[in-house]
Amino acid sequence: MAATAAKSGTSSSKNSGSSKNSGSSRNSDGKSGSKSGGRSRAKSGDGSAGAAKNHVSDVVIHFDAPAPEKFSTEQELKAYRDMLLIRRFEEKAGQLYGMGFIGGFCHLYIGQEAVVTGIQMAISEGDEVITSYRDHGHMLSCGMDPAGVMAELTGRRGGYSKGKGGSMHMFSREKNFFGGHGIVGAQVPLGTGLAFANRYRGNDRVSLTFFGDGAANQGQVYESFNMAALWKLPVIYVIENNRYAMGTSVVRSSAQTDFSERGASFNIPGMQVDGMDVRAVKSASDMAVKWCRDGKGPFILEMQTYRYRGHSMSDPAKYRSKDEVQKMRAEHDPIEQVRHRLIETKAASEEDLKAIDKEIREIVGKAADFAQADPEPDISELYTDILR
Ligand SMILES: Cc1ncc(C[n+]2csc(CCOP(=O)(O)OP(=O)(O)O)c2C)c(N)n1
Ligand SMILES: [Mg+2]
Repeated sequence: MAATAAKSGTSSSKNSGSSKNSGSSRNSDGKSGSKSGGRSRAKSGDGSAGAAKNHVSDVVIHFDAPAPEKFSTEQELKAYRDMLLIRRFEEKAGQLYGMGFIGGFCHLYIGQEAVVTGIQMAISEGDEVITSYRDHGHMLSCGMDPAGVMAELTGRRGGYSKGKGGSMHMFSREKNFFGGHGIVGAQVPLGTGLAFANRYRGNDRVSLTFFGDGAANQGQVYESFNMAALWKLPVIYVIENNRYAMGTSVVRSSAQTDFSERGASFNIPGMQVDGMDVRAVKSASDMAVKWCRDGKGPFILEMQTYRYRGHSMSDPAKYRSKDEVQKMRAEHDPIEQVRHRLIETKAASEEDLKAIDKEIREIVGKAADFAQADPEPDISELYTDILR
């Protein structure tokens, strides 16, 4: 990891490896100029301009992502298994939705699996996670029971919210998962509050507060940034930049499309990360977690990622081309990357990976069976778990 110091600071060269690897040429419609957001940009070798861009007083606010660490075979297999569980779970949820078993909204995480998986590999027990409505992957990654999550999607009594919350509203105190929030950006002050509580109690827990590129334009995000920086709260703001907020691409909605710089006004450092590469996510998260545990305050990780499916199950995704999606799937799929490495290095055989796939399909199949067979909540449940 390298802090972009005054002399080396150039925005255009920043994190080029990550952008190249992820295929995340952010502004695919050719409006890359919007990245500068009207601020003067440092040119390569222009030390003084670099200083102006990358520093607020003497505080470094931009870090280049560290080179992705090499995973051991054990780590590769864990990442493969964990990401595959999310993928297969989401595929099954999509099927059940199509069959009418799931009502209301359902936002799938397919394509973004490396983000939660890499972060979970970097955090410790006791650290807390809070996110938006695109939350099934986060729950599975926290170790929540797939059957309990699926049963919540189908509105059954064995679901995590007794069938009364649905896809966007599930929690687990045991696993330190704080939801599941349907209001865009609402989880950001809550995640900041979790960090405040940890700081107040003097423990070393970190709050992982996830939100999207669209949510990053919400006012409450910046109120939270201010407090987090002021009180040096141990919170990592993970901006999952999947390039779209519903049907609106980041270049159409955001004046500053480099989300790692969104904390600049508050002296919060940030980093852009190839969110399609689980190793890159893990390495960047290690650094951010250490930053927080060392008492240095908040950190922003912009995860450059992509969702393959529409915004929710009811979105035909006509605002982007099939080619764009196909290209990401073919060239940057997070699961395929690990699979490829495992096979290439002979760390695992096709048979080994097939056996893992079979095992995962069984777990997901059982979860789906339970979610269809479990009864709906009793009518008396209408009067419980409510504020009076
Ligand atoms: C306060 C608020 N405004 C608008 C909406 C409607 N809405 C739901 S999701 C969404 C887009 C958010 O996009 P992003 O933050 O990029 O997350 P992603 O869906 O890509 O994961 C919007 C506008 C909402 N739920 N809450
Ligand atoms: Mg988005």
